[in-house]
Amino acid sequence: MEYQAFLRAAANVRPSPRQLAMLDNPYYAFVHFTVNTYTGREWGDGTEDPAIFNPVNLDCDQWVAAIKSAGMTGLVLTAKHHDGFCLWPSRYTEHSVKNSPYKNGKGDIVREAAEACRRGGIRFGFYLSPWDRNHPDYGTPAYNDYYKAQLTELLTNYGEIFHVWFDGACGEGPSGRRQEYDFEGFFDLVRRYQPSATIFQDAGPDIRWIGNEAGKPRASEWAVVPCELTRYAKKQTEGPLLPGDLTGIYNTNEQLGELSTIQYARGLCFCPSEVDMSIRKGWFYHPEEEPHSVERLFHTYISSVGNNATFNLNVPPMPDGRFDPRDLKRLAELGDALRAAFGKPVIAQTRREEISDPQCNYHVRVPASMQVKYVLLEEDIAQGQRVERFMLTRTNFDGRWNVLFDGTTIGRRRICEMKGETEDFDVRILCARGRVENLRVTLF
Ligand code: FUL
Repeated sequence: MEYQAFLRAAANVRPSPRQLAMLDNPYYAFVHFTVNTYTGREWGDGTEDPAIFNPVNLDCDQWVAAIKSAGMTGLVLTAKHHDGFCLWPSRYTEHSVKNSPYKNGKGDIVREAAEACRRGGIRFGFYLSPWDRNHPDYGTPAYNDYYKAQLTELLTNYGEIFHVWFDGACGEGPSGRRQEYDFEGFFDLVRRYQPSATIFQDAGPDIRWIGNEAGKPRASEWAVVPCELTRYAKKQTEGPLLPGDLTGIYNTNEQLGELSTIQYARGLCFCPSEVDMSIRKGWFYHPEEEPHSVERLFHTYISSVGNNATFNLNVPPMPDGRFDPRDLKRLAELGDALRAAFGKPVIAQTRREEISDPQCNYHVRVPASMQVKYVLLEEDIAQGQRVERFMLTRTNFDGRWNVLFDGTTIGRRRICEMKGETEDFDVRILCARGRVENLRVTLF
């Protein structure tokens, strides 16, 4: 393939409607809750007695109010974690809430959470761990049928689901065997019963893991990545441009979507990334852990939502079923900080100047009396992700650029931190895979 044709193809790799919808609502909560909440562990081993699970003050409306106070628009509940204990009364196992003292075995935490989300006007999704350290069939083909039966229960009994989270973790089950997961079969069920839900898995199809649990972004966060990485996403281009081998590429790679990598890809897929991080050190509740600082969480928002990714922030309920007051406070503080920073958007007046194809400048007017702390840039991602390199500059008296921000990718959103700019500046698109149309510039 010729280089120009390769670039043109890469520039036109496009999201599905469900991916676009996800990127429009990129900030939601994870809720990790299971027997671990009562044992203090992070990974249960599947031998826990369901009798220990008893959230006597469970209040999912409190969860939803707290999640909303932080500005989030969805909740993803761990319906089953690696220990195999189900938060809903699954017909297919006894290892569930139906054998716990909670509501004398008549409780259903998935239902309570889903209904609280509906009442509160946020979206509901779930995590269903493929790795199951309790189920006797784990490690045999029969386990995939069990998993599908459970997945079907969750997809058909709890109303609309916005996000289904498939953990790639694959350890040993009770028999010492590992499982070959039938991910394609699992994903077919999601498509059949909840066609608008996004599917998270390390390897796609709709959204992939960013590669760490610390909220650490890449310098360049591409939603267009090699098909060798996102094996379940739809391949949209042919390749490679150059012969090579990317078969072992993984989410932790720093240069996933960069030209230096993708020219060796056998094809490209659209698959943006999700940042998953817990508000505390652990995913499950441990009373001795403190929530992270509001500064850290705020910066993680900038480096996820503000960096072409989504942000899935975990908040673990306490054994009594409520969120810890320290987390409630932190979520409200985070929401306040985000509203203070981004509550009053000013759509910038811009004038576009063509430099070459595809270089261009957007001259940005800063309104009188405004001090710009953040600049939000948005590509028309529905047409593809194109910008490779940009700068925010002001031109000095001698014609040289005074660089206010130096960046690579933009994608769905790029938030650039500024120092209180009061004068007009330029957004310079220095390098792009194709013509950049309809760049949106918003000032805060
Ligand atoms: C990992 C799991 O092993 C952790 O316990 C947690 O659920 C995290 C979100 O995903 O793979």
